[in-house]
Amino acid sequence: MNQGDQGTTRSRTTDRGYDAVGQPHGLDPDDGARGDGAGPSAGWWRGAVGGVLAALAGLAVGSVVAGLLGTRLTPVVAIGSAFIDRVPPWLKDLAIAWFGTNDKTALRVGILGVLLVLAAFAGVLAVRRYWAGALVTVVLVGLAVVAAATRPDSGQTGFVPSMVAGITALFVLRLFSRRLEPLLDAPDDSVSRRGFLQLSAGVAIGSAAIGALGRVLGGNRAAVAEAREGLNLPKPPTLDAPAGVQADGATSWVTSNADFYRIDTALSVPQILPSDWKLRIHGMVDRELELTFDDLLRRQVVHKWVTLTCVSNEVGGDLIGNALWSGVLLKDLLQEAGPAKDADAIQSMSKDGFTAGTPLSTLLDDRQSMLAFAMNGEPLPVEHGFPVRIVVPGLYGYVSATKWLTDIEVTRFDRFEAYWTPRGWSELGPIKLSSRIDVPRSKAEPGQVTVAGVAWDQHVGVSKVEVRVDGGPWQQATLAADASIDTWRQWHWSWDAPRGNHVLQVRAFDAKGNPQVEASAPPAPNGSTGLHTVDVKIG
Ligand SMILES: Nc1nc2c(c(=O)[nH]1)N[C@H]1C(S)=C(S)[C@@H](COP(=O)(O)O)O[C@H]1N2
Ligand SMILES: [Mo]
Repeated sequence: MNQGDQGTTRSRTTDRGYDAVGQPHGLDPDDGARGDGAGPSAGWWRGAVGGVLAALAGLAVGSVVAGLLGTRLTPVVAIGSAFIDRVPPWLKDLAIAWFGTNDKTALRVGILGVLLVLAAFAGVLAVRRYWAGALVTVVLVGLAVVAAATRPDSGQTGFVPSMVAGITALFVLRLFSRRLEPLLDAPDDSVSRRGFLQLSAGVAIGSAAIGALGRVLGGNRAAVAEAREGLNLPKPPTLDAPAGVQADGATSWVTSNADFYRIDTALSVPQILPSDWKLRIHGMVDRELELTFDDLLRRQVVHKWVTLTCVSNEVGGDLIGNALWSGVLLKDLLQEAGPAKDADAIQSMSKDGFTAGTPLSTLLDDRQSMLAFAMNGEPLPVEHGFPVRIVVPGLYGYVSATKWLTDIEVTRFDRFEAYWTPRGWSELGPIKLSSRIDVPRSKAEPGQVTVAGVAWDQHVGVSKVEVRVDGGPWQQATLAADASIDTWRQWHWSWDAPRGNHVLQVRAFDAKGNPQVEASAPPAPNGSTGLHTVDVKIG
């Protein structure tokens, strides 16, 4: 801009008004001297607007690409995540002290703010020298790309949204610098000014539309992933396994969220923002309840180890996992709603239409059935029901463990059929006593071999486990400590293993001394039975 413009005063014109006041169309640079309408400051703000719009266009396109790729790593998330990993603890504490549970939101807003200020700066530079603005953009994009590529959940393509966002921003920045260049020499040129306005409007509207598309394509995935990361939920006092629950060699007592089996009918996982989540408890109740996620967090929170099991688990299968669940007792909520005397069930419903029918008695007794929002100290993973699911100790998942929960109707079993009932599965699904050999699974060296595994009979408890070799006498295994009757129990047995091919079998007894059913039965209609049998080659 022409510095000679400074200090002159003329009647203010606007982009729409210049013709009306009869200004010549800016062939003389001095004619551009009119406050915010033209002149150097006008060049700055137009450049800044161009830079900001270029960045927003890039971010919008980046969100579409992230949605298409199914990654949460938009440029802002990538930079923000890298930042979180690197902030010193005192700064993290300060952020939490200042912003509380909104610290992650504050960080996102902060990063976006800094990004847009730098983008504005790039835009101002680009008016005169495109390459200078481009250089600033390239540095920012480089940061985002590196941040994204080095995330643990980056995969092969995590950097792509940031890369495409950068290319888009550079392209749009070039469009703006082209448009604004003529205005350097002719600040008042109506065609150029109109061109700038049209470009700005076009980019703004386009970015908004593309950003909306990004949300739809991503099925809200990125937004939900961010919201999930941003939650600060009540933490369990400890994540440590209770003392003595782990037997030598057996599968880990706690199943990590990443390793936890996943069973559901959801082709694409429902994406629910905690801020959108609502639960209605209605039907045969005195008072209907409606709860938001915040309402839930304001209530008394319980943390409880529960072993979840799928009815489809074959003997010896791995559709079973043990986690520390955090949530709110269903008993409290249901009692608040006041179930009718003749109600005997709830029908819980998922966002995706899945339903489960659960006996009211199992929700009102002392087993601490809950609305869970956290799993092993983390917000529920999205595929495990984020933001809220049901966990009922002692029942198979298909009759109880509704993920992406949105609705609970207090009712009677003779008034509805839950999802799996007309599909050949029993209305009631208490978990069956069972046991599994985890090691060895196929071979071992001769000598002392640890045979170990898990046994479970949730909400009844396991009192004894026995192992036999080649159909010989049953031998008593050592049980690890029992955390509660609602979790699996580890066991181990030391075997002096001779060379050759052998057959190992295991059986468990429940808390009342009943042995598990030895006759083989398939999972349908209400859970498999039979003894886990493993062929091992020694030597
Ligand atoms: N919304 C919904 N919730 C659901 C299901 C489902 O298909 N949809 N499957 C149930 C079944 S059969 C089981 S065994 C458990 C499994 O929970 P997980 O995937 O967290 O292990 O979720 C239950 N909750
Ligand atoms: Mo299941």
